[in-house]
Amino acid sequence: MVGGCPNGWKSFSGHCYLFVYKRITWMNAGIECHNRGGYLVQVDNSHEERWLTSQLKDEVWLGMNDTQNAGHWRWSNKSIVSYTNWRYSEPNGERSENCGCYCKIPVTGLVSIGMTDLTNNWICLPWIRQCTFTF
Ligand SMILES: [Ca+2]
Repeated sequence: MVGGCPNGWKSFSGHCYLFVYKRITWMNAGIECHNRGGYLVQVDNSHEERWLTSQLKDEVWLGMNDTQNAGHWRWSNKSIVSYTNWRYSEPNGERSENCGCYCKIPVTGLVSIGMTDLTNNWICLPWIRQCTFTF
């Protein structure tokens, strides 16, 4: 245990994060998170964003998506996305881009992308998950 987190997880401000560098689809990343008792990462403020992006070794999926209603972003736990720092010209793609990611390194903000855009070279398929521990 490090900072209240299981081995291999990183601790920041009361949350535990597991960074997994394995390229899979957004849907499968969500399933893998779920199977391990977690969910795709949620980023609530600039403080958390700065820390997370400083740790990144590659592009990653985030939990944010607007699959239910284009332009209305939700986290994978269904909560409304209240903090967004979109990269210049993002979000774009309208209905064809339903996921948010940190998929241009170095990260200068969120990028919207299609969840099945597997032919894009720069697609973000590694994923992070987050879970909250009670201390
Ligand atoms: Ca985009």
